[in-house]
Amino acid sequence: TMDRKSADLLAPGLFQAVQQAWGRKPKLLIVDDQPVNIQALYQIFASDCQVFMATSGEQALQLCQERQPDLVLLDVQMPGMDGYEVCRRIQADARLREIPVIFVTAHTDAQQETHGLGLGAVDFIAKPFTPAVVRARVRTHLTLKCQSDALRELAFLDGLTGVHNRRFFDERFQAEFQRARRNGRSLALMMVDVDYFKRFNDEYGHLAGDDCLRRVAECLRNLLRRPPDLMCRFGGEEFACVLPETELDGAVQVADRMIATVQTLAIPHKHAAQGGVVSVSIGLAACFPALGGSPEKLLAKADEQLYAAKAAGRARVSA
Ligand code: GH3
Ligand code: MG
Ligand code: MG
Ligand code: MG
Repeated sequence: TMDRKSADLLAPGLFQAVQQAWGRKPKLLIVDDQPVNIQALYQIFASDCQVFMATSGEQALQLCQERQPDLVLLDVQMPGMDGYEVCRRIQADARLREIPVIFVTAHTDAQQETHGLGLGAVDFIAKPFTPAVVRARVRTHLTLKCQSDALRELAFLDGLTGVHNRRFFDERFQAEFQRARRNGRSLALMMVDVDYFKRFNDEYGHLAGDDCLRRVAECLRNLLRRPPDLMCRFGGEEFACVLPETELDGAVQVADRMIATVQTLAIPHKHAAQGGVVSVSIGLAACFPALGGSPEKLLAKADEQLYAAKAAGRARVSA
């Protein structure tokens, strides 16, 4: 019945689906200059969300940066920076843009609502609010956020190997380069290329070739364990790895380990560079972005080194 259904909206476990998908409770930011309003909203979500609270627009933006909430419940009228301005700044920030914002306000005439939605808010809730309605709307928007997160993630994965794709790499490589420039650390880039792979396909067929690429990709990924390390399928039988805060000798060690481990996969290859098994060659370059250079130059250097590794006999790293 209707009563039963609306009672469900207040029962714990309403956000179970998103909690399962994310592997954690949803993170909710509540923004209101009146502590009593925050308190009322807090009670609605305390049992099934991780709740953060802000009493000003400035504090709200700071918490968005620090905590990356999954959804913001935002008051409009606040002294200092008002809710509209907070929403505008969230939309203007690439790191925050995907966070859904719901206005919770006593100003509910059509003009205000249009204004808020025009700024990019996903919904508008009138004060005084009904807890079950607030929960239902929050669930709707958390579910949508969850689905769009999943799609975005998928758009950055390579269909064959399951590792990140070139699109992901292009975006993150730029970002890591800028970060290294700011913190004055070294950044290493590796281009990994399967040796004599055209002959492998010719000999064993393209399906065996695909399988080989999957196994090599998984092997490389398992060897990159530091959280900031990035790896992607750069194209064809080439993989690119970015190692932040890593200097050349550290990266050479990783590359040596990759070459050795790919060989221990022992994928037979009649026309191999060495030992009758599939091998990779690696071109390596590192730099201190604070001293100059560009992502493009670093990439060109790693490519040059890859060429050198091939020319020197393959199944080796050149740096
Ligand atoms: P080298 O040792 O100099 O790198 O020689 P190579 O044969 O590996 O290099 P080349 O660039 O001549 O050939 C790469 C081959 O990779 C050609 C292409 O058919 C194959 N390839 C690219 N993408 C895929 C894929 O998704 N699946 C399969 N099976 N093969 C692919
Ligand atoms: Mg207010
Ligand atoms: Mg190649
Ligand atoms: Mg190759």
